[in-house]
Amino acid sequence: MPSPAQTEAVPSNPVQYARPNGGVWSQVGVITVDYPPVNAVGHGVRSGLLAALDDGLADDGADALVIVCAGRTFMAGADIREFGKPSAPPTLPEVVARLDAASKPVVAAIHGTALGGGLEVALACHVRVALKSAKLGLPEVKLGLLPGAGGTQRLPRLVGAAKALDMILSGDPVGAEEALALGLVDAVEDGTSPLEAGLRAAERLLAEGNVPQPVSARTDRIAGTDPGLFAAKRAELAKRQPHLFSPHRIVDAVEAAVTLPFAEGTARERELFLACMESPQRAGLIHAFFAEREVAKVPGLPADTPTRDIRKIGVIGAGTMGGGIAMCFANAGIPAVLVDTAQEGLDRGIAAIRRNYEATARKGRLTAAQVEERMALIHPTLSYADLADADLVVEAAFESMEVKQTIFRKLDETCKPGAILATNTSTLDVDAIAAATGRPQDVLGMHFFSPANVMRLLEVVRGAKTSDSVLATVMGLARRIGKVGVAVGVCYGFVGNRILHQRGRESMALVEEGASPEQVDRVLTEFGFPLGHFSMTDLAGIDVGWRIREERRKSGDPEAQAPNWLDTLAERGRYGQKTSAGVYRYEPGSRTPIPDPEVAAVIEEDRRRRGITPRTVSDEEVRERCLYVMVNEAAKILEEGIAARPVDIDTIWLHGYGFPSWRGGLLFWADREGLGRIAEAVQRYHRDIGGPQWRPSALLLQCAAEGRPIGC
Ligand code: T1G
Repeated sequence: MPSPAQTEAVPSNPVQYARPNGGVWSQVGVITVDYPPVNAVGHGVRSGLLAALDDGLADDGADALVIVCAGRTFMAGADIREFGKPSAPPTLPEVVARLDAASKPVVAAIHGTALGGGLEVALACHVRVALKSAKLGLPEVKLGLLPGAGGTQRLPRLVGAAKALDMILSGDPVGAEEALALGLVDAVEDGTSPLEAGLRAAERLLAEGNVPQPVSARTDRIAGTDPGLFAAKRAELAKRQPHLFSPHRIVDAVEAAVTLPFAEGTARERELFLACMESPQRAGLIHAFFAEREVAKVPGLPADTPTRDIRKIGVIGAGTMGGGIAMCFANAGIPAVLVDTAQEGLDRGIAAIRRNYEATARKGRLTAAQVEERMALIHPTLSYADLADADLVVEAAFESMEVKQTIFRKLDETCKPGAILATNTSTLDVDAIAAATGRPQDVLGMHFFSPANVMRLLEVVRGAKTSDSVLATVMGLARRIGKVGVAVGVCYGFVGNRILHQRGRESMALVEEGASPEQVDRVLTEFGFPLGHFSMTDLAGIDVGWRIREERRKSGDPEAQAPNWLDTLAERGRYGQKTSAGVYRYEPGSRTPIPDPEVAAVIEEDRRRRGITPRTVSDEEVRERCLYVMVNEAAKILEEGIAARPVDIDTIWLHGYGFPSWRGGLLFWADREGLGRIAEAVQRYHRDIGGPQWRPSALLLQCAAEGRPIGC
């Protein structure tokens, strides 16, 4: 993946020093950082900050200094693109140490997002003032790192060790008002520019003549910290994030802030930071960070492709998916008309949406007023006529070609010219659906993932006739409704489900041959998936796959498989979590899978019926067959152009199927696992097991033979 090109012109020296000549603020020197798009603290900004600080400290006319940023945000962290490359001095710790020791008071004027190294620069200033809309946080853990420029030592000194741990372990930002309440900032201003807010804070400082001591010298918020806090956090992390490296180092660093003098704590932080830098998880998480941004740029789709306004949308089908999809748009302030065939279905759908919002409100993430605002944006109806002026309609009806083509014919008659018609099908041929209309250029797939109002992934399925402007519009819309949109082509199961289908096939085969569902799931969760294949099937509902298989069997599809033990469970009404029994049993109200002897008996019976004598299957074989079959299928998807780039596949599995983000993504991981090893195993399974899933991908064999990566 090429390093993300700078979009905006980069000034030679991204940091300027100046002092307003004359007027009330003439005694205040201003250091302005201007390094679009997010003022990332790269080498240029670091050396620029030091030079500007020197200028300000040497400027006799300046009694105080303000650091402010141009553009949409304060410094949003170190320049991530520099990681893994030799770092040029000065380092960020050197910059913050100089700020900390500054002989004049320095004010940080914060707007947008002060994150990571950017917030660490602000923490080394004497005073922080923020605009009301600002957000402040240390998200390094999301990149497999920890704050490496004093954040783990200074934040606890301002907000206390417990809060600092929560903020650094979650990596989530806090708003300006909360930051003020925590003591993280000293003032919040609204309706002004960051520069003015900064200058006013400096003026107050000089007028009161009471310059706060550097944060590094403060101990009041860490004195008396309960030492048990750290042991408790370690125990919690061992349970909640057993695979992750940096969270444990974060606890070590914050503990050092409480137990060691500042200088020694800072040295300890550095050690721990460098250990995180060395961890392969850092590379994986940074790949995932940039992959999520890269997929928004569709190769061959010019950035200036004209797009259509989406002010009102429609959703066909008020079931689980339809309701979740309507919520996505209402959450983004876009009115949604929700259509169903029967009043009862509509009422059930609306009630489910309200229950969902009220649950979110009970968790404090929405106010009662916001719940009503969003409910008011969702208009239930039985009449297609209410869709006449919709700019986009998403069909989320039963997974049947016949049903969907009927709906698209009606939409074609009803919707205005230029309206975008989208289908939420997860497997069916989008081109065949589009062919039911007279406007296939306005049709595409918008494949949401369940629960649609939660899952961030959106597979945007480009049909053979889908126009550039329709694709560009929906890719932009994905971001607007908080989704990670990935453009894919038309084939059975698109990208995500097509790969999942192969993993499912191997998981089923492994169980038939002698493994247990628990063994398969354990190997996958030990690999880092939040759920194993069979517990995921229980979550999604065994009946969903069963109905699709029944549909294929009924339609005489040659690919349709003979009924298997999962179908037997479905026929017995064991649909999974929703019936508290599926591949596993579930206690009422619990999502913890409990192995069930009845299922073992069904599997045993299935083997007997197929004449299979079970054998011992090793964990290594489970791991290889479940993961390598996915890599092989992903390579075929690239060969066929169903996905344009490896990052598209990585992003789909990261945001739609729980692929462990610290492994970077399926193909990023495959390169680190070793393509030679994978290619050898794929060819071995092709020989020993056979089946289309093990037909080796030519691209995989070629990359392995040439020793070049398939990912990146
Ligand atoms: N470094 C380099 N590029 C960055 C960047 C960064 N820190 N942040 C964003 N970009 C690029 C991004 O790739 C995209 O590029 C463009 O900016 C716009 O971003 C020592 C070790 C700031 C909230 O983790 O969370 O400091 O695709 O599309 O939705 O302790 O970007 O246009 O070519 O995301 O408005 C810690 C990461 C670093 C913050 C803006 N900081 N950034 O979101 O825009 S580690 C972070 C974000 C650190 C120190 C440590 C978000 C944002 P392109 P975008 P956005």
